[in-house]
Amino acid sequence: YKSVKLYTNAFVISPDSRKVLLGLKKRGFGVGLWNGFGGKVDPEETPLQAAIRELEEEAGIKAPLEQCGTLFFAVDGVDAAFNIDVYRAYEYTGTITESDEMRPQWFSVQDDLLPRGHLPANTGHAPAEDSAELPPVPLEQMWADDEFWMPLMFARRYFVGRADFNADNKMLKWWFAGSPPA
Ligand code: 6U4
Ligand code: NA
Ligand code: NA
Repeated sequence: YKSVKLYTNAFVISPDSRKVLLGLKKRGFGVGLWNGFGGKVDPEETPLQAAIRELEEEAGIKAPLEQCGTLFFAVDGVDAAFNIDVYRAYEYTGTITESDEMRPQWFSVQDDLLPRGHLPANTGHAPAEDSAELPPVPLEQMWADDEFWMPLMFARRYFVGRADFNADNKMLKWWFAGSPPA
């Protein structure tokens, strides 16, 4: 790659980490994949400002986002590599609304994506809602890297990582690391 562009990706998670809000990308890069909400950081804004703006534009809600990770992706033949700051929040305000770019939907977080042993204590912001009737996180319809760092995100850890893709968006090599379990 020849340059690096700044992006954001934001996830709203229930306090017990049993539910996550994802959006189906309706157009452009990654169309047809489920992901968090995000996009390019504009020149005049910080990544946090961009993350808040994109979540509002794409899902219609505001959330007190906290940065929880940084990811780096390079794609064969694409000049600009992606530096993606990942954010999470355990509460939000507003009404979740479909946009031109994203169709939001809640998913239940399957046990495979949750830490073994006990989860961190519920922060008490919101009651743990029933996730039983929701579909599981659709890993087969998401970027291939997501299954490696999402467990760190759901465990309330902090993480960094990198993945290299070929021109067909097949993930060729990757590494991810997280802060110690809380
Ligand atoms: P415009 O052209 O302005 O509408 P914008 O909304 O700024 O685009 P967009 O939606 O193309 O940007 O941003 C790409 C989104 O995809 C960002 O949230 C980052 C995310 N993304 C890109 N590669 C990813 C990958 N390998 N794994 C992942 N998310 C990725 O989980
Ligand atoms: Na976007
Ligand atoms: Na944008």
